[in-house]
Amino acid sequence: AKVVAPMPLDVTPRELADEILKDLRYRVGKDASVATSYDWLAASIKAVRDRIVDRWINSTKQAYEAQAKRVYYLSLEFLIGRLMRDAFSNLGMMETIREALELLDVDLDVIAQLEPDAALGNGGLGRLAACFMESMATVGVPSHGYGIRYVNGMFRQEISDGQQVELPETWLDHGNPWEFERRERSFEIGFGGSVEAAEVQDGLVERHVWKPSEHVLAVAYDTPVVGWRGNRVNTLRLWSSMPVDPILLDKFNAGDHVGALEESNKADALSRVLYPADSHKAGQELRLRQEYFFSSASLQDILQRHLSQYGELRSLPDKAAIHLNDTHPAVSVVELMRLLIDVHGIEFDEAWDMTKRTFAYTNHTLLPEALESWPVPLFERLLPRHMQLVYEINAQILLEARATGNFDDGQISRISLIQEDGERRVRMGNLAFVGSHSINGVSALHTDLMKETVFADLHKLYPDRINNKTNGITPRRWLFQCNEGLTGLVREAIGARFLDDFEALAELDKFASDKAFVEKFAAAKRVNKQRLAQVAAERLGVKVDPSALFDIQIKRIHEYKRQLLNIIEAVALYDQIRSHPERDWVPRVKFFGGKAAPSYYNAKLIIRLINDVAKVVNRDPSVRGLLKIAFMPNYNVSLAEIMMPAADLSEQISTAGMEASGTGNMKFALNGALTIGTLDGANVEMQEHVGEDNILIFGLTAQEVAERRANGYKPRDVIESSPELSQALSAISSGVFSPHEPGRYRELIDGIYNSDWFMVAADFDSYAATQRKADVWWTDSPLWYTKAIHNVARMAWFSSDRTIREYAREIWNVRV
Ligand code: DL6
Repeated sequence: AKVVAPMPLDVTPRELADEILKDLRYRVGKDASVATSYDWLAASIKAVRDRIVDRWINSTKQAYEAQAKRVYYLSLEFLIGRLMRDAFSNLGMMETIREALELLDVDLDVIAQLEPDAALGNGGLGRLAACFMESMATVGVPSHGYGIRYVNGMFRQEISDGQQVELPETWLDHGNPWEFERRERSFEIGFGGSVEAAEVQDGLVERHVWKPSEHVLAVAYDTPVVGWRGNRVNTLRLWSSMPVDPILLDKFNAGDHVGALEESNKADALSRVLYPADSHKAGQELRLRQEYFFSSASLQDILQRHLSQYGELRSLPDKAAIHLNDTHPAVSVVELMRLLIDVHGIEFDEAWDMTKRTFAYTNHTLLPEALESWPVPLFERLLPRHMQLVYEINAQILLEARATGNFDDGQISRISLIQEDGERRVRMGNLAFVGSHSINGVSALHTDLMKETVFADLHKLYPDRINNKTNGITPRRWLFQCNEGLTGLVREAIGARFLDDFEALAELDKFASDKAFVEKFAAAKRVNKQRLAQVAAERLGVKVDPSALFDIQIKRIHEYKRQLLNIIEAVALYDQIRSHPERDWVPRVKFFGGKAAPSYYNAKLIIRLINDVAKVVNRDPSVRGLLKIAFMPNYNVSLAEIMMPAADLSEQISTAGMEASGTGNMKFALNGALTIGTLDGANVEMQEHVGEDNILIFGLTAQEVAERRANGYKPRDVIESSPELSQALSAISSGVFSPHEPGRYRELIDGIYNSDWFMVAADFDSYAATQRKADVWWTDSPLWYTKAIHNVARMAWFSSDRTIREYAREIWNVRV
């Protein structure tokens, strides 16, 4: 196949402006005199997209010709955000396009704001998938991401009367210039029906044939993923559902006009909406249908590609690494078995060996309520053949465990793919584990805890499978694009090498005490803070002083992440400022942002509490502006790109042992914020890298949390021994911040007194004291920035390029 020389990246602004005009006319169908901002956006993207397409086709050809092993990353979530800046910047065309648009009297920043966030994910897990896609393209791993093209991604959050309101996010309203519809690449997906035995010989069933009672079509939509410098472009393939028969004409002709569209509506529902719950119990039939829909489409696609290149399937494990991002695609394990055995005639034992050699699985949470399992009757009704295979695999595993003589009945029942106590359920975590050759955690602590808790018995049976791959973030989006000021400064100080070799960022360390550099660093931070202050003024009407300490907690709202601890501390601080006006208080703005799962009552109540407290504190003249609280609505990737660079202090305060890794912690530190945090998730490794003097660690360790829980923790005693905490809790509980409904937070606060599973009371004093230590550090401004610069310089290891290289070498067996 002929490799076409890709369109050049070094065009002049004038040439690019002419291309944009041409695209506006011939691909958007408009003339400059009538073009809207959306038209300019579409034309600009198309002009650059052509260059991407050339590189994309070449990357695909190259992988094919080299017979390279491909990585398939299966994820129900890809939290991408905007793509335009990413693509322009990775191609090094940012300035050219800016100038080209200026020649056309168009402001790049204005049109960039119009691009909607592709928010096909909830939080950390989905954003990690997006960072990984970019890093795989950057480090040169031939890969395909597979997911669902949700019409409605993550909901838009509005705050009305202090409360979260969920509205649909319609990101496809103006079309999506990045995607390519591939109608020809569609697969039939079945549900329900029955399994028939075929080819019965001497009373033996040779083959099973699944006869589904329902079918839908999965149609591919491809988005190119551009690596740094455009060296490699990979594919994100998202599946959209379509009915096999768009209209049932017999029903229509019989006058049943609604019934005629039944199939169509059913199919439409499959890829319509992202489930907006993270770390929460799934249990809806539609969710299982979504999981099977995208797993089956992806596997059929992978097998078809492999067969067309190699003409046989036995080499699949050598040429394809299929990665399960959490258990959401875990049904793939039995789908691959079904395809290999029932469709391609491979024997069970060989198919099982191939399956295990092909799959790897990442676990992202230890929270028991987030570990997926499906009721056996539901699973069996929707996927009868898969249920048979689950039982068959289970029998093998349990016999194997028994044969070792090392497992008692309790352990055997925990290894089983079927949960037997109470309602019988299929355990998706166990299925993903037994069907994979590698199971990884996402930070060192999380991986250790995985071995000791959820997967202790499976780990005993298969001790070589669990390994750690600490998460990372792409420095392109999370430094180069979102923080041009700091990127420019680093470049001025250490040269441009770090742009291509991120480890070189370490050279910045020696500038941490350089007075001139410290001043420039502080000035760049201030510009970012001014930008956030302006956004807060526009969106909230809250005026904040950019010279105050910006203390930020942005992430999903969850009890284990302890936004509640943060706001209780804010209440205590508010008390202190009013009681001791003579003290030298450090002016602080506490920013919050994050969405709560719509069904998560306490999380939504915590949002309301933050807003209620903000209302009182921000208006109280006796505070003299020393404390401001701002809950930024609709936290998403684009808002994160404004908030991360503006932070002085990053709140990473989860109950130790509960946050698998965190990646926001890395983004903040890379942008020069100091972390206040517990020894949880990747905070532990961050402390090792940045050094104890440059991070503010507090609270119980994971082991101490476990011990306190085991030894009968009594939060009431703890609260009564802490005057600050008692006062803050009683203010909230008695309605100081909700005067029109004094009992609004009583139950929430009673929960802390009576059980406090998340150890808010246990960690409060240590947290408050560490906040005051942060004040002291902040007061010595050069010292603060010295610490912040050390943080930036020592974050290179947390690049997702490093993480992906580890996956490639140690899990996927792909050369990088
Ligand atoms: O691994 C990515 C990310 C971690 O950084 C977070 O610590 C973890 O909470 C998150 N996990 C999930 C799991 N949700 N479910 N299921 O989002 O993964």
